[in-house]
Amino acid sequence: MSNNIIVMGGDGFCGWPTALHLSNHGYDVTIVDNLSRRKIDIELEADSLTPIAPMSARLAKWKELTGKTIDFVNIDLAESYARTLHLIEELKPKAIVHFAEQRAAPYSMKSSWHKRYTVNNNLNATNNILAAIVESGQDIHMVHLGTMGVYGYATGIPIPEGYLKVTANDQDGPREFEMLYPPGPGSIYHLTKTQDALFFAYYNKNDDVRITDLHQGIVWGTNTPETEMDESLINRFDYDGDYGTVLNRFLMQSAVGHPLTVHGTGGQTRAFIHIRDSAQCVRLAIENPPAKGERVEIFNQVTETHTVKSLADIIASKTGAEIRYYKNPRNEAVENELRVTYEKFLDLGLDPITLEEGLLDEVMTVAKKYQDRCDHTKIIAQSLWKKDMEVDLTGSETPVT
Ligand code: NAD
Ligand code: USQ
Repeated sequence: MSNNIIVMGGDGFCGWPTALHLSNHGYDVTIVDNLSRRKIDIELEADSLTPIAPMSARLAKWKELTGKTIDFVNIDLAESYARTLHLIEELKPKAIVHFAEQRAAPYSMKSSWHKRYTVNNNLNATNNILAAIVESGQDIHMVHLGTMGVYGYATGIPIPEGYLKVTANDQDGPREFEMLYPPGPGSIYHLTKTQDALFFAYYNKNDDVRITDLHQGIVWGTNTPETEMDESLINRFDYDGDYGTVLNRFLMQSAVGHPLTVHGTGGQTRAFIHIRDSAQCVRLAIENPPAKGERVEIFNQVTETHTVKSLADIIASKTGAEIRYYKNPRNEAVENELRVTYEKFLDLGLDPITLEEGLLDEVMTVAKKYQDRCDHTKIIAQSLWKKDMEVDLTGSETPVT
């Protein structure tokens, strides 16, 4: 069987370290990416805090250090169906890992253009890849990076891995069955992920495509053992109000002397996973594919949950950083409980990295090293979920409800 893996979206924050991790584990990796994320940096006038090298320099350094080749093909997966199909026919990959979507909730809410771009990009990319797998006639395992946000966050019961057991009553009495967990997206971006899940269910049912959907929490950290090998392999570090995610933002804010930007009260509970575990989970998913004819496999790719406020407290007590509360630019619950089931990866041998493992310092060290690259005017989140909301540039010392 082919040892080829295509990593779609392999220039991005999760895709790049995963591509290196897979290459290091002996897979023949081809990255497909249209470099749209680098173009969005230009649009937002906010670069990665870390200086990411051009793709050719990244790949040349990887070859020099390891002797391993990773190929790169620039394809817009949402637009270029024929090229996508041709590549799949040529490479006959055993698996395709699909990271190639617009992934920032705030970016997806900036304007009607950004909503439409996110929907067109994400849904067409997913549908094109699936249609090309079917047209190629090959038995390819698709591994997709989904999100915990497909479930919504305030669910009352521990969130199962993808499927909810329900009992329905009819005239013959109670019947038990399993259904996809009801979707509860909180942004246009998260909405595209719930719609992806329907594409997967359909292509799996109609065409027997083997699919694993990884419902991932918020990824934190920067480097992996592979990206640490040389500065030109460094991973991207988003810190701006659109693409920066909460834990990395707080760590970076403390490193550059900015108050920690808690939205609202900080009562929002979210699930987290370190970038090193994220790459490992993707490999574990590739190595444990569903059998032909099995329904879509769904894993919750998370290792712990925290409230935003508790993260701010941990970092403030470590570093003395000031905590400030900003009017929430998002339309989301002021606070929520979140209980998540994540047994399947533990059963496959994942040994989770948690906040206690000392890697918080590693992120702060990286942030301090590149603090001169930080544009402080890009830190506060300014994309609003609704027209009648206000951007809060100053914040306050007490929680905002
Ligand atoms: P990212 O924006 O850094 O990377 C995505 C990559 O896909 C970029 O390099 C971009 O250029 C590429 N891309 C986008 N549209 C494309 C298209 N039409 N054709 C070809 N390439 C395209 O995002 P990330 O943080 O690496 O996230 C990757 C995936 O993981 C996303 O699907 C996201 O939903 C999911 N995820 C991310 C996180 C997180 O915290 N970063 C958490 C959960 C899930
Ligand atoms: N938040 C703050 N202050 C900040 C930034 C964020 O309080 O400075 C709050 C937000 O209001 C939100 C929470 O922190 O309540 C999480 O925000 P985030 O930007 O860290 O994460 P989110 O928008 O949910 O999106 C990220 C990734 C996305 C992925 C998702 C996984 O960008 O691709 O799908 O995490 S999950 O959240 O589990 O759905």
